[in-house]
Amino acid sequence: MSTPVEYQRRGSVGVITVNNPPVNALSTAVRQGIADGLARAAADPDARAAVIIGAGRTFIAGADIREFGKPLQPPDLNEVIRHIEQSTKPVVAALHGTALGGGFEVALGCHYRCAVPTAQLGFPEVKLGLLPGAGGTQRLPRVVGVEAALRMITSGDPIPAAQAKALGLVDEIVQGELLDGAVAFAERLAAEGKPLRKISEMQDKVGDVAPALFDEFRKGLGKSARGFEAPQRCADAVQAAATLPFAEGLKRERELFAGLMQGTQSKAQIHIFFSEREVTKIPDVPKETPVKPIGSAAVLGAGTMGGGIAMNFANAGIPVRVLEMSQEALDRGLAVVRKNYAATVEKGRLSQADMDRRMSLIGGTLSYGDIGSADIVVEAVFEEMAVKKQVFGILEKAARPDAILATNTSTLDIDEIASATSRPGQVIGTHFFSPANVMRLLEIVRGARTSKETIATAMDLARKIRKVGVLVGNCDGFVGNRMLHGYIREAEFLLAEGALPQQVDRVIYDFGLPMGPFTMGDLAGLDVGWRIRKGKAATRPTHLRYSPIGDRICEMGRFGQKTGAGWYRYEKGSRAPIPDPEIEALILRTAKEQGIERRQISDDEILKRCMYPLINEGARILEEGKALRASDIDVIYIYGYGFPVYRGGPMFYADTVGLGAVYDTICGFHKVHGEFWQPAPLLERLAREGKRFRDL
Ligand code: 3H9
Repeated sequence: MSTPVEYQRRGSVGVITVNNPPVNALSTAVRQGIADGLARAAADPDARAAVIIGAGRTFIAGADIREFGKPLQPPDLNEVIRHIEQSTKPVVAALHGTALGGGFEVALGCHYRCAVPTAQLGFPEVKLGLLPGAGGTQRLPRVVGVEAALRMITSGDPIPAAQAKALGLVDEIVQGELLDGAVAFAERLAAEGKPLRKISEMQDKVGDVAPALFDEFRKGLGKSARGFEAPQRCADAVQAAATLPFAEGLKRERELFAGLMQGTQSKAQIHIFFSEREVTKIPDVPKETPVKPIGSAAVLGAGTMGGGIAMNFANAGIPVRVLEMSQEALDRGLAVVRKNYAATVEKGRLSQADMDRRMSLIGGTLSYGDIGSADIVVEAVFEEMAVKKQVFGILEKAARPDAILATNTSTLDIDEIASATSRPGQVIGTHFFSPANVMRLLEIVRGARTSKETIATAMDLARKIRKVGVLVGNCDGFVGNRMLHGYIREAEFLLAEGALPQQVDRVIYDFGLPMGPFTMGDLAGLDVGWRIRKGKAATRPTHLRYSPIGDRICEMGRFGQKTGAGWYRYEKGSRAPIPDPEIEALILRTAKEQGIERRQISDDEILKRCMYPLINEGARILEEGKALRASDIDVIYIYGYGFPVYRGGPMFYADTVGLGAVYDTICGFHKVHGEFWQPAPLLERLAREGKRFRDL
């Protein structure tokens, strides 16, 4: 059996190679292997120095996350790193790919580091709800100073080799072959008798730091990382580096790490890490399924969605043609795209040259004749079945015979749209979320006859345009919006029963979403939903409760922020919602009309009334197979709806509450509020069996 770590001598240098694909994670065997390799280098009379290097595409990308939550097997990573640092022969880390987390900690335990120019170094632990737990929070500030360390550790973002060199983290950049360069560097160190640099003994960068710096930093994190525990604890650990001797600081780091590891937030964030990778796996569309290359695209419609979608293609270097019905609409749409890019340039997040390059990839046209060469056509026209079918009918002739025909519908039946063409295998839903150039989620909607190749191509395209593509089934509202219906419905019912928009919004905001349902409605605009509700009014079951408040607000001409008033009112030019007595009066009037006696409603009830419909509907969606996995639903809510990642998405959240408790509460609501709260059979079964959605 091949071992994940090998020892070989090259000249006078003992080379310890970690070979644990795909990312050389520090499994128990790897930790043991490094310890053994060090022992061999120490005992090897012909080795004057040692190099630690990764085989394959990367250096060590961190601890083995799959081992988390299981009993820790020796050797402890801290122990291994202590051995490295205590080695009497110089040890050099040779970095390529990503030296992350525990991998970066191993590198910091070495006396010197060299790297290829493309290497990245960082501590992503915070993104898993953790902190660097093998000395990273104690060693990094000793090299780069407290402020830079705080920034790196609390952001989790890696830095490139050149920046690491400037910060003193990397001693030499290797231009040629890494192993050759690292061995030569190590030989030189040994020949010159360079002193062994032990970061744990360096004190000058952490000696004299004002406590106020940490307080300020933590305050900032309270805003930028609201609700997250790990960034605060990262700051605590770095503060320990500045206030305690190394050994004690290490102990403090260990305690803080263990505290986070036991908490729910790290479990939720690790769940999302794996879920994001899981979404790409579709049981009946294997990895080998052929993918059509997408070298050019067309977008139909230059409205807000169309423009945003076109930007995605241009950002990924794919030329895109935007089609509109009139020159005026086209000019208006492209001007908005230009304005969006210019705003990013102004914020310093995009260079003018990049903006120009991207704009040059976006062309406009008024003629279907100009989109005939596109590999994919994404339709983002008016949300009405007749219009969509007409467009797909035209595409039958206008689009290339093998082009993917995608629709950005958010509500309509993909199969009916596909029926307007003779190539339903090439028809697929690509449901972007607004603003389409910003939101990471892409619901990829599979129709009854969508081909596997079309699905594989859409999933691959999602990755290329840096979206998180999640495959969902064809149903009203697909997955995300279908679940949202119950959330919005209950939020509105709560108003007549005794709550006010600002109370509901506060509860949801405190739970961790960026905003509550009423602020969200005002931001998105209330008129679209109103139009849809009016369209469905004739077929609405009359025995079911209905809240007319949203309709009445629209009848008052209040469509949200864009009209200066909606559920709230807004000062001119401001987006800050101001509670409006007129709305309160409307709510009271409606409650009276509906014979509802208003009562004091607790925050706890508001949270459950709003969150549990998501869970109940999510369970139905799973049962119907409209989502492949509960974790796919979680990914949809994290990337499309701003659900707090530290709660792991609605289905994971339900697991943490306990499905028995969720089910009992839903049954209670069912008794009081009726039919809408009929518990989903899957939820009932899992609750009865004491299982979790994760166990499915
Ligand atoms: C830590 O280090 C704690 C220490 O401070 C203290 C300890 C005491 N473990 O992302 P990809 C799997 S915490 C186990 O698609 P890419 C991944 O699930 C850790 N598995 O590749 C996937 O599996 P599958 C700190 C891991 O090239 C496969 O590898 N480190 C790990 O797009 C390929 O992954 C991190 O947080 C892991 N650590 O990106 C780094 N990492 O094929 C986390 C990956 O079955 N990793 N896998 O779906 C990453 O950020 C990216 O994977 C990386 C490569 C950038 C490395």
